[in-house]
Amino acid sequence: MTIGYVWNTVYGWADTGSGSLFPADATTGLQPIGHHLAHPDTKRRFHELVAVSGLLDRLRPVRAVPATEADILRVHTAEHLARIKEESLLPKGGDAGDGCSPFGRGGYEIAALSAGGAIQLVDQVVSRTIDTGYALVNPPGHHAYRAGGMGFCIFNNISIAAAYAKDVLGLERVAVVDWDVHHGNGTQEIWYSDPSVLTVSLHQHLCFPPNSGYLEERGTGAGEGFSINIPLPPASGDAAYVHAMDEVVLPALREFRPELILVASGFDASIMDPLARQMVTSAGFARLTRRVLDVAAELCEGRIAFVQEGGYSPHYVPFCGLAVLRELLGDPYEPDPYSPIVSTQGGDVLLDHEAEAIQAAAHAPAM
Ligand code: 6DK
Ligand code: ZN
Repeated sequence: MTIGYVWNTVYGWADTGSGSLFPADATTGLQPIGHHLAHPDTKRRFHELVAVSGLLDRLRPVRAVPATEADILRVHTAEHLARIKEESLLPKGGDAGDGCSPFGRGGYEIAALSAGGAIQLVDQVVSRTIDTGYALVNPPGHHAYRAGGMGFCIFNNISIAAAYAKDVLGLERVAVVDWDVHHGNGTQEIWYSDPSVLTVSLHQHLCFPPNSGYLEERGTGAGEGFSINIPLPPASGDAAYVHAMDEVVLPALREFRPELILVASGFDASIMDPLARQMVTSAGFARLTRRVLDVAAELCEGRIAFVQEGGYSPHYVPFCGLAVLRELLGDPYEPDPYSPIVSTQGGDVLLDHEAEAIQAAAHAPAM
């Protein structure tokens, strides 16, 4: 098995400014802080653990090359691209679109390299240069919609890769499974009326964005039934996420019969994340990974690629990421230094209200 891996030092240079979540503002008491919640150090630490653990030696490096303007324009409006390029030239950079997604000077180049990392990975998975792989890209992408960015996302990396798979590589059906804890609203919007891309988002209901990811959002026109949302209650853990995978995600994939599966892999549903209130452990991420790998083997000759989204615990994200990579390599799950604490918090028991939320998603009308 050849497992591809994308990382570029420049991903760790994304400048998230001196605020913590909103821009620092002395008039409202928002003090400057060394590390924004989305500071790229969390992802750099993931990469460093991949290297130090020895896994890196067993992965095939896939070189990120910047997405071209044509690549970006398959998904985004010319106005959005132009504005990002313009603000990227300002001495202090700009904002992706919502006022709390800052980027520094040269942020365009990093964002294009992030999207380009996803494209290169998908290219090699589809051409069978690699069997599967993980793109540890930054900045993330799944909140970026056609005409703008939001939630730390400048360009929608996974959609740009899906559009490349369709338009350049000629695939007819691509599925996106998004286990980032936040709703994949940008990806959903981009493909909302398009039946060739199935989007499935598991998320903590209404965590972010404030008003999307409802069960009732199912696509429109020809795309009706091809957007699937699984809004989960707070405190959902390994048991709920695995149950949602088994009861909703895998059946939907079997019905859709994708030629390629893309996983929007955030680690902010983890029990140690500061931006959400879920309880997934590294063992849970390993189980989710095993399931999507198996369904890819069943449905599309194993064609599956993982693209990094969020994850804000600099302590725990590296171990969640390692657990996913170990599954890709076929290694058995191994407990990590946090396992004794995180495995005893109750997140591996499926509660009735979680099962009910998942059943509601399973019974939403089929595509
Ligand atoms: N902001 C992501 O992990 C990004 O999905 C998450 C962005 C969360 C923003 C934090 C937040 C608000 C809430 C309400 C009103 C305004 C702003 F894209 C990924 F990085 F993957 O709750
Ligand atoms: Zn997220």
